[in-house]
Amino acid sequence: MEINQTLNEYDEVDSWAAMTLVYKSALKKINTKLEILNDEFQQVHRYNPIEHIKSRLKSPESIVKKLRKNGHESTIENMVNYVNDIAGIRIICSFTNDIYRIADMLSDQEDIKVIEVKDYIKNPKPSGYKSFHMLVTTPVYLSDRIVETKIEIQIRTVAMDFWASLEHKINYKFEGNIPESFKNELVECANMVSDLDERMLRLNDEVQKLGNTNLSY
Ligand code: 0O2
Repeated sequence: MEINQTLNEYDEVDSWAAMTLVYKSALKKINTKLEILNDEFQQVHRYNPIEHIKSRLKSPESIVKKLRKNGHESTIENMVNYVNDIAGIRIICSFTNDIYRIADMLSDQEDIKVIEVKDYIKNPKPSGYKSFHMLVTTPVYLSDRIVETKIEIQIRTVAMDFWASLEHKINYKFEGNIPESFKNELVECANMVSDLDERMLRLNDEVQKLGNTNLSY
């Protein structure tokens, strides 16, 4: 079996069905890895770093829209080469330090290759958006070949996710042109989210230091 064939060799992936099968399989693989890490954490530290996980395949309409926006034709080859988030996983944590812990645990795994990291927690977007993004590839084992497959992983706290989902809805409602007053309000809310995340982390650390084993989550 040929090793490390990439999905970029588009002639190997001649249909939408074949392409989605590979991306779906990659999502299953990363989801299982995350469940294992979470279960192990629960057993060893009596604590779940992951609140919940959402995964999705980008819709064909969104893929085509993204390609068009960037001036590419809608071919399978272009989808694989230019759309990095066809397969996406969002990991929601309680605390900001969990985000980096999970990112490290994933990137340390031998069959996960980190291609790019965007840390919008350390460097928030002007909108106020905060989240940690990792573009990775992982091999998917098919009957006759191994396909390196891209997945976009977004890791954020519950509070960051709350903000991002409301901002996304507002952005959709105004078709990308959010009025200035709402924009300012969103930036203020984003600052409150950062403040809340910091305080909750500090509070949790203080409680943990008490060393009372009955205080497991
Ligand atoms: P959807 O519908 O969520 O999939 P790239 O994906 O690399 O081509 P970009 O913008 O350079 O494009 O990547 P980036 O900054 O890592 O953002 C990718 C995804 O992060 C977006 O996917 C959103 O899900 C999320 N995101 C980025 N910025 C914001 C923001 O200001 N507000 C909110 N709510 N989400 C954001 P898509 O494809 O844009 O949309």
